[in-house]
Amino acid sequence: MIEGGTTNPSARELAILHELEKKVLWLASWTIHHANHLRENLDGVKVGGHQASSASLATIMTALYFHALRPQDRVAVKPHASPIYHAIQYLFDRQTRQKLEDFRGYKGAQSYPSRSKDIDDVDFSTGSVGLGVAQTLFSSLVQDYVRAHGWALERPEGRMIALVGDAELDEGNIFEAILEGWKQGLRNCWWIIDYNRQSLDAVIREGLWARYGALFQAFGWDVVILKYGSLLQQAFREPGGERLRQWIDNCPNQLYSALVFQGGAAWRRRLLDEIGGQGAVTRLIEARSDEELARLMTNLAGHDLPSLIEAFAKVDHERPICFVCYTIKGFGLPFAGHKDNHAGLMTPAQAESLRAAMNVRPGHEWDKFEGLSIAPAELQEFLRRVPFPAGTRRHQAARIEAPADLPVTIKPVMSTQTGFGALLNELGRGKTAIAERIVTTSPDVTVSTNLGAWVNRRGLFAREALADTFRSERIPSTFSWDFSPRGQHIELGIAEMNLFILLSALGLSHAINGERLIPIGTLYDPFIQRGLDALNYACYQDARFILAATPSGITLAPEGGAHQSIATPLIGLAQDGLAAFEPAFVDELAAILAFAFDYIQRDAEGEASERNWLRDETGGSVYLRLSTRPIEQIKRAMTPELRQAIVDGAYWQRAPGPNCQVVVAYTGAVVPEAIQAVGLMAEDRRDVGLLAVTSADRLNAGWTAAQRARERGLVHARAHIEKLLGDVPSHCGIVTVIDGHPATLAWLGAVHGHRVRALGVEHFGQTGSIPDLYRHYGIDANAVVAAAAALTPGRPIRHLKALP
Ligand SMILES: Cc1ncc(C[n+]2csc(CCOP(=O)(O)OP(=O)(O)O)c2C)c(N)n1
Ligand SMILES: [Mg+2]
Repeated sequence: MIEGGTTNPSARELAILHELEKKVLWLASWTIHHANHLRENLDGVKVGGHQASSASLATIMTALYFHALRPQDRVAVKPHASPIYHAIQYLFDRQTRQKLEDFRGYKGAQSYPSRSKDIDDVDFSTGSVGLGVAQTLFSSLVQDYVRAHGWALERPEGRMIALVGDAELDEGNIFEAILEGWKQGLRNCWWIIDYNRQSLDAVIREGLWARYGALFQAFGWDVVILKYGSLLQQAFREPGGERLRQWIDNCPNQLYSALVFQGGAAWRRRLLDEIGGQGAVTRLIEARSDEELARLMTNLAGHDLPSLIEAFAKVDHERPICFVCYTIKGFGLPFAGHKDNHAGLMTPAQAESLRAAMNVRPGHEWDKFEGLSIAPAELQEFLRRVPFPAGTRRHQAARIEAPADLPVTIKPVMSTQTGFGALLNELGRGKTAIAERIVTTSPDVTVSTNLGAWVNRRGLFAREALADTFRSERIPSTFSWDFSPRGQHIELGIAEMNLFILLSALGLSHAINGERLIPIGTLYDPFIQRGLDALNYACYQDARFILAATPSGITLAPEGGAHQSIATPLIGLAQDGLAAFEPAFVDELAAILAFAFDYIQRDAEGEASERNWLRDETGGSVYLRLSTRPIEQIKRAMTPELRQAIVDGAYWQRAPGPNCQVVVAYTGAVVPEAIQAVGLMAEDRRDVGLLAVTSADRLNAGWTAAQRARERGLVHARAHIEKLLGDVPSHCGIVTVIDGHPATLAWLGAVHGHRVRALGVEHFGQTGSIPDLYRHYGIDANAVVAAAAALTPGRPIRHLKALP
């Protein structure tokens, strides 16, 4: 049971909450107005959909943050309600006036609530609609995971709450998450839908609430429809009230919105026209002034504090709940209800009339209690006692010791994917601290990405134990599929969005639950693109995880174009917060994985500085692009220098000699072709160098970092790649080769001005054998030799065959 079920506020407390509701709306509106009309240097860029969209949630957020929430609760706030969020935190003294004045400006309060960029305790970032919503669901599962493993039990369970724009529910990832939540026995999750029946462009379809209701109920959620505020409920009890209710229920969304916009006189005209002939209801309408009538007709439950407080307080169970709260977009503002109001801004004159209505004197716009009818001391005292901001909300967790060396038996011929499975199998065998904290997850590709052995050892996670029937029936099977609360693998349905959002939730457990997890997710490399926005989202929130993507490239040859990944090395290069590696050998992978265990735990404090542009101090997540191709392994000792070079991104597998004309730089599974090409050239090109690139991403980032550092006066800064290529004569050509987009390595020539021919894959693949496809796309040994011949003058290379 959740601790901290809310009590009903006293009349006085309710009066204070009403004042705060007004204040929050004012501060948010002023923040937006200030950013648009009063601040200088805005380049004419106006605020987008914040004003009307924020107003829609002002009451709900007042009820939550000043009353219903407890410190252990975590909230994802609808992107455009960011000004309301910041205003509330400002009242809690957790946001500064300066940041509000700089809203959307340089280092000001963020346009969309941001965990990593805002200073005011944002639980979950939002912005790409739908993702923050799903994050609450997966965070709730992670909370269950942590507690089932016996951790964080001394702390109360929190509710994971999303404030959801109604149009957010158009995003498919929401439905993927709901289905997965049902499978996993979701608890303690509230989705509060801001049912303003408007999106960005338009007014939404009629009757959507009923579809939502049926849908959520089908997946085991409670559905609470909050439609009428307390004024309307009272009016319905008056003679004629029932007729008024019927009229409202039948009123199309568009018309309701239009009348909201037009105001009291329009309501009166329309109501009298349509139901006025009926005695009692006419009296009900006529008993109210225009202003009172408008107030009544816009008194939807989402703008009615008592209704909201009561609904939240009533919850006495842990089942997931969807609240559908009727609201009005732009409530309390001049463009309330207008269908074009998404980007609506107050004119200076409208801002003045809002100021007057709020009793705010010019020059006192930012004063916290300006214009309120309750004494500041009492308000301040109330705020001091609000439970939500009082407790620890952002936890810290100690680092888990990561071993420098990961044991693994390297067979003479092995793929990196098999190596990955073997490394995890070894980890699963032991009782190390790191192994206890590892949690693996995969969207239905656990076995095919080689996690099977690990799962056999550590079991699948479920809150309730479920034995593998095949095992109990003694039917031989390679994999045991036992679920228990102690299991360490979370099996997901096939939805890569869910994988990334779960990784995002697991990867924030240290901050959310105060318990560190080491999440490892596996998927097929091409399907990174299916979940890419969620991956980006996870990185933006600074969640920490390891991603093993396999198989990759055209190397999975017979699978054909549908499963081949071309762009992922570039994603690895470009994605902030994600260090990408593509090892060729299993000993490299072991070194990288050991590094990853440490890297993902490094302190996120602070931004990347000139010194740590590479994020070596701040850490991040790790992406391993692995392959199914068995490769002959090199027998060698892993020296500290080699280990460091692998982590930094490259090493000489064969250093170029003094007369070198050509260097071959390769990444990943094409290593046999690169080695072969060097052999084929040996008689005709002297001292050929072979550069193993284990991380184009870190190599590139290190190079950028060193250049930036030098430009800023750190004259001795040298990047790893600058050192590696430093002795390569300038007339030398570099042939790069990767099973992926050639641009991944093409930049190597820019480091010291060497000519480059970059080989890789640019078009959707064929089916075929590896030799077929490597030949077809020009990443086989002959293609490397041909590129080298074209790049470097000299005698013909005798082993070169004609290209296809
Ligand atoms: C993935 C994604 N697509 C598009 C947008 C642009 N966008 C921002 S808000 C919005 C509509 C929001 O409507 P709703 O969720 O109902 O919120 P309201 O404005 O009514 O408060 C859109 C399309 C976005 N932020 N994210
Ligand atoms: Mg909406």
